Amino acid sequence: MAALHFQDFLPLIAHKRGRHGLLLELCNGFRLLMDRRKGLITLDSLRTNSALLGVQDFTRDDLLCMIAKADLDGDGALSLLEFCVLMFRLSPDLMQRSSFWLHRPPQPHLPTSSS
Ligand SMILES: [Ca+2]
Repeated sequence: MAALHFQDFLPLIAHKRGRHGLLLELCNGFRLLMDRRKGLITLDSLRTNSALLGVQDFTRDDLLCMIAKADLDGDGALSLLEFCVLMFRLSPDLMQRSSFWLHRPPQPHLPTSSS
C-alpha cells in the first residue's frame, strides 16, 4: 500500500468542507511547515517537519528540488501562495476541481437594506 501524503487528502477536504475549508487547511498545513521567524517554508523548516508531509525519507537534495520547482519568485523558500500552487500541482483531482471553482467565483455576502 502506498503511503498517503498531505496533498492526498486535499480532494476529500475540498469535497467535505468546500473551497473555504480547503484554503483553511492549506493555511494550517503551511503554518505547520513554515519557519516561524521568516513566515516561509525553508529547507530547514521542511526538513524538520518533513514527516508531516509524508516526505521524511526524502534526501536534502530531494527537498531542495521540491522547493526549487515551487519557488516562483526564486528566493529559495516557499510563500503561502507558492505552497498552495505546489499542493494543487501535486493533487491532480484538486487541480481538476479548481477549474470548476474558477467558473463559479465566490458570491460576496452583501448586506441587504433590511439588515
Ligand atoms: Ca519563493
